[in-house]
Amino acid sequence: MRDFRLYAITGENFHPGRELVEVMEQAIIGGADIIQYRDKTSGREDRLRKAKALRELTRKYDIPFIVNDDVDLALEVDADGIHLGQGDLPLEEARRRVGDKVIGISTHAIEEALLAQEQGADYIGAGPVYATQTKADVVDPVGLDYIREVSRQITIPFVAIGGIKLGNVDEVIEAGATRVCAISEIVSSDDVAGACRAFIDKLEGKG
Ligand code: 3NM
Repeated sequence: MRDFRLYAITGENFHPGRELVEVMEQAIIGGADIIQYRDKTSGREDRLRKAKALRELTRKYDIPFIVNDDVDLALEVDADGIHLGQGDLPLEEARRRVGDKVIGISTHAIEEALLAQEQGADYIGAGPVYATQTKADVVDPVGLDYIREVSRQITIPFVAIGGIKLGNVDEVIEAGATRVCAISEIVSSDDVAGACRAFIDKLEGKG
């Protein structure tokens, strides 16, 4: 898959009154180079409409578009890939359905990471590094030790996620992450593009 540094995931409840596509466009303008549509509340029609709009946006900027959890939706809007949690569709079944599209897997322990890699995941999420209110059913924080472990043992791309803020991302990078993912720190910002630029600067060692 095409490599990336800053992974922005949608979180509409963090920006009431602001349009989903506008917020995500600001993220892209600021340097987010992969976008995921994650939405646990909207109904089918809304999800389809939003996913189509984000597909159009990411085509305009030529960056990968990933859909969380919903393989049917990913196929329907011709997303570039799908992101699955541990409780979602098994990777092998997802692979049969999406062919050579990108498959990302959330992992919270090294055994999960090694299994995802062995089963052919294109990338993994590693987290939650810190406590987060954003994901309802998430496991306890795995901390920086997990990032160190993954960076030593995993050869496919991994992205650190969970409670990552501009104020703590330096230590995540220090632990070995070269790609980070954030929801609330990006989409709740008054200056979404600026927040992304600041993340990119840190990833590039300039911040
Ligand atoms: N997945 P925020 S943590 C969607 O650890 C998600 O797999 C996680 O949101 C995982 O940047 C998380 O606001 C929430 O903490 C990330």
